[in-house]
Amino acid sequence: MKDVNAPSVEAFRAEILRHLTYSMGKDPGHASLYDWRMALSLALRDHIVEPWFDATRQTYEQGRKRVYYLSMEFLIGRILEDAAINLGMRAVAREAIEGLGQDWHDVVEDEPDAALGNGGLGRLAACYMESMATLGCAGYGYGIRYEHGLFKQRFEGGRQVEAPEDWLKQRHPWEFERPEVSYEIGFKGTVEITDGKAVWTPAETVLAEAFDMPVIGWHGRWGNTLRLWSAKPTTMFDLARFNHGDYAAAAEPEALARTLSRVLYPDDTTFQGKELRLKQEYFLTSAALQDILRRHLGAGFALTDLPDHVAIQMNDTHPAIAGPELIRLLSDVHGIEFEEAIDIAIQCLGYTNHTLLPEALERWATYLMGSVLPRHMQIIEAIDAWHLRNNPSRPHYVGIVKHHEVRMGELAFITAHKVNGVSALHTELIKKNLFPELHKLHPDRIINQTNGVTPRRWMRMANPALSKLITQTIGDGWEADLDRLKKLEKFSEDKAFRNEFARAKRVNKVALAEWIFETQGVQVNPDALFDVQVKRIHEYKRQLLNILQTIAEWHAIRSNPTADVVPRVKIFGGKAAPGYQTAKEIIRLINDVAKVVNNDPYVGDRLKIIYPANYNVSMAERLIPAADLSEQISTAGKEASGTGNMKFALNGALTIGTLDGANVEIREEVGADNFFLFGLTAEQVMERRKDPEHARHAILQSQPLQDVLQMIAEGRFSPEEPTRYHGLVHNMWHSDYFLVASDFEAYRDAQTEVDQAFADPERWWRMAVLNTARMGFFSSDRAIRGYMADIWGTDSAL
Ligand code: DL6
Repeated sequence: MKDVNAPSVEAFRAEILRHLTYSMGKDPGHASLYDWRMALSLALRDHIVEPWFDATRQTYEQGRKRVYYLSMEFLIGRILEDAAINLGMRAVAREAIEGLGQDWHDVVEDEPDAALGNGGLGRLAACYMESMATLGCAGYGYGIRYEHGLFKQRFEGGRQVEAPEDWLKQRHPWEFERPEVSYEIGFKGTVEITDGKAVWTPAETVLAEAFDMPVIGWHGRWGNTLRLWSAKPTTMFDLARFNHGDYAAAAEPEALARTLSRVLYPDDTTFQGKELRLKQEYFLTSAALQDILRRHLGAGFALTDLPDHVAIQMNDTHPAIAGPELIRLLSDVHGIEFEEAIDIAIQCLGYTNHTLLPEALERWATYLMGSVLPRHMQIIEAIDAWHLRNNPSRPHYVGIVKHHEVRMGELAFITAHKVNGVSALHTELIKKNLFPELHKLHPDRIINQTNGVTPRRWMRMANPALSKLITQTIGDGWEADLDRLKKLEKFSEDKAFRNEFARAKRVNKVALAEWIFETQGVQVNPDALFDVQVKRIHEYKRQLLNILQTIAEWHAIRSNPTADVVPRVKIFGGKAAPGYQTAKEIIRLINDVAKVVNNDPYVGDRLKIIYPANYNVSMAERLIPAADLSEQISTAGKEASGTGNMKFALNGALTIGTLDGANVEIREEVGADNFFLFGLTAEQVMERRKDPEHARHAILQSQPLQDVLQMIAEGRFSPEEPTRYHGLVHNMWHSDYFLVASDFEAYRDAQTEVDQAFADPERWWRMAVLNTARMGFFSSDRAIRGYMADIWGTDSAL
């Protein structure tokens, strides 16, 4: 397929004006920023439609195998600028809209983030959709069109307060509603088995209606579809009740149905076992599978050939009901024999595991599964029995249904032909700790696909200054072939280049400093070291370790006011799950410490703490290119991979990190000398926990940590309520499951090394250049190529 031909600025300006007039019904004199954004988005969208149609046409004509990526989360962010860049139309679009008197940045920033995800897993799905389109891997993403994405965070007195997010308050220009594409989804009810044939009669039904978003790849050469399902009632309105004056009851069916796609569950690390969540998971999965089978049969293929045409990826266990549902559709609905249906399902399905945290692994009570999805409960038991029959050596404690629970990890494992981890270390831990027995029975099933990020969004779009320098230095084309960044390696020895590299970083830091001043009212020095930790707030990610070290640093500055210190701006960003009290306490502590430190005249510019509320994809695009130091400090063995770590290093930030997740591979790629490593390894963590007093022992060995805990306990950061953090300090002394105390001194030493390196610009910028130059491996294009070859059995259409 060919590149999209960009129109001239004049022609595109006319297209914008046409949409302003005929789509928005406004004349330029009365148009608001929203109207202009819509007109620009619709004009851009017009250029996506053709390549998108072409790709679909080609897929049909060639009978191509398609990939279906099932995910409860797609953390997309803004679309306008990303689409313009992939179409090669950013310059034209910018000139056209500015010629119409609108500021490009204002228009771009008017777009709300599509925040249909919590964090890493959802953002990964969005990167993978973009890479699939770039690589010409024919496919669909399937998700839920949540009316409310991840909550909006604000701080009140330093505390996180949540408000509903409302991205659909205004029209969403990137979607096409498809009222004709809808499927009935059933829940509850009864199952009757007559002559060996099961008939499920659901007690409740809703409709899943499709909304399609085109996903355009690099140079507009290929387009795929992200199909999001919205819940609609099967019967709109109870007219009889209405006529009796019972208006609320009349609207009940609609309200009930809409609940299903109303909100994203705002927690990615704890499993809650709520009925609504199970219904959401089934709603997505059943709609997707019905759609897949309709397309397959519509193209004239036999169901027995499904694996030749269909690869279905389960993004974590959330859509793991796909196994039983596909088997149900094949056997109950289409009459395929049960064992053959299992075989077909396994050949089609792949499962990506994204976490080892036991509290995040889904396990549904059998009574709930049996009540919400009675037929599926029977099928799950039948799959379990089938698996045991075929694997008689399976230990008695292994299986899908155990202790009155359905274990979704085991279900996904058994119904998939490949199970993948998301970093080399994580994959090894899946084999060793999560599914050791199943791995023994199926030694070829678990494979690794280390995560990746799209360089189009995370470098080309987010970091125009560095992108320009890279293109000037090694030519274009690196955006779709990130290994070419290797050519920058030799420039790490070139002083002039290093200076240019540092200048690009400074441009981003100055812009960030201005934004911080405007939004947070704090002046920061762009020449200070920008030290950034942005991610969900969780104990295992150890924002606590970072803030404790920051307090120690503050204390050191105050104790020795004339010492020469490297000035730092500590930047935090992230949301805590609304019910996660400890994480919320950590947020409050960071904000309390920031208040004291930022107003301390002894400290001045030497240390500042910034925590802007409502971290999201757009904020990441602002912060990451401006970072000098990337904090990746999770307790080893807990972070499956991380993808923020990749974005930072790609943008020339150095990492301070533990041997966890993809940090291990990043360090291998960029070189141990260009990475600040500290802390216990995953094995040492396990070992250390055997000492029930590990926390107390570690604290007693660190005077600075004792001082820090003492200051917190005395209420130095919460004078209005000195006891505010007593619980937190008590936990540090007596539990400290995530080993903050045990890693504290090593972390401080590593931070001292960071200071020394930053104080030596030649060294620092050499290291930074080498980081960018060696991050090619972490492109999501490489990851998707791996999925295509090792899991999906598909090739590129380009
Ligand atoms: O694989 C994407 C992403 C990883 O980079 C993170 O390390 C991992 O925590 C995240 N997992 C999730 C799911 N639940 N939890 N926790 O978001 O996946």
